[in-house]
Amino acid sequence: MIIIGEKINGFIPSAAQAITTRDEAYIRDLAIRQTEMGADYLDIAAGTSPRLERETLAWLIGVAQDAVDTPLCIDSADCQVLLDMIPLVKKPGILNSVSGEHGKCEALFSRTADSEWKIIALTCDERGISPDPELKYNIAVSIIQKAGACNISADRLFIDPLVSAVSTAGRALLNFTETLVKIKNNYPGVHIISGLSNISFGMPCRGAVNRQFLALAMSAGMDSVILDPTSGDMQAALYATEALLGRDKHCRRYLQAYRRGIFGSPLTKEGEE
Ligand code: THG
Repeated sequence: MIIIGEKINGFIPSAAQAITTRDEAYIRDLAIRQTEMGADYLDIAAGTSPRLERETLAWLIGVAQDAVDTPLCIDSADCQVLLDMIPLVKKPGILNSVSGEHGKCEALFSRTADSEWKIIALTCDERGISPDPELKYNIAVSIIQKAGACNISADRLFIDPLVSAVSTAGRALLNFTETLVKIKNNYPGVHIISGLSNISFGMPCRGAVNRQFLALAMSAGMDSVILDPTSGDMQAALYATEALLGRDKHCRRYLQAYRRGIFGSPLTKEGEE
């Protein structure tokens, strides 16, 4: 699994506070802890008014890449903002995100064609988010073809099938996996990604719902995710699911993560057994 750490995000109240007071130590700590817990990328979202978004992202990017070498996943709904941040980032990471909306992904793909930047694309367009997996798949195909036309290889593309809330759409997971399986069957090299929190919107015990979603989506073929890597419960779900899906020989990685204290409360520390 490719793990994108979600915690440097101005939509989270504690991070918003740190952004307002320009609390470098707080953001550095988020970058370091998520990296120590195995994040492959760090999501960076300003979460402020559009007027302040560029300035805030620039500050967050500077603080994060001063603290760690982990590549960044720049998170903005505005394509032009994403493009404007590229020169500030030391090494190519992920641009999160574009949609199939007319002209948007074309611009981003052509500007990043000759780079190593990866791109997250959402299965929505000017008509909004469809509840129909077939329509979502068609949008994904159109995005994949536009990327291909710019010589962007499949492994640089992450498709987010935009899971709905199960509280309002009972088939949210099934709709998500149907879209995912169709994409993976026809374009196996393209990554499938999701945030975990949309599915549990409006429900109590959201973490439990999010973790079951993670397991079921991984089982269906999701290979990347935006989550909180500092959560032991989430880490346990992640490592257990990898083992259960036969991707962790002799459960070695599960056991090693447990011993290192990534989740659970180990009886013995590493090197003591
Ligand atoms: N798809 C794509 N990008 C995304 C999302 C997605 N970017 C934003 C979001 N969804 C993923 N990021 C978050 C960040 C925080 C939370 C959820 C998703 C969250 N945080 C807890 C809260 O706000 O209460 C607090 C967690 C904490 O304390 O760290 O729920 O779906 N492409």
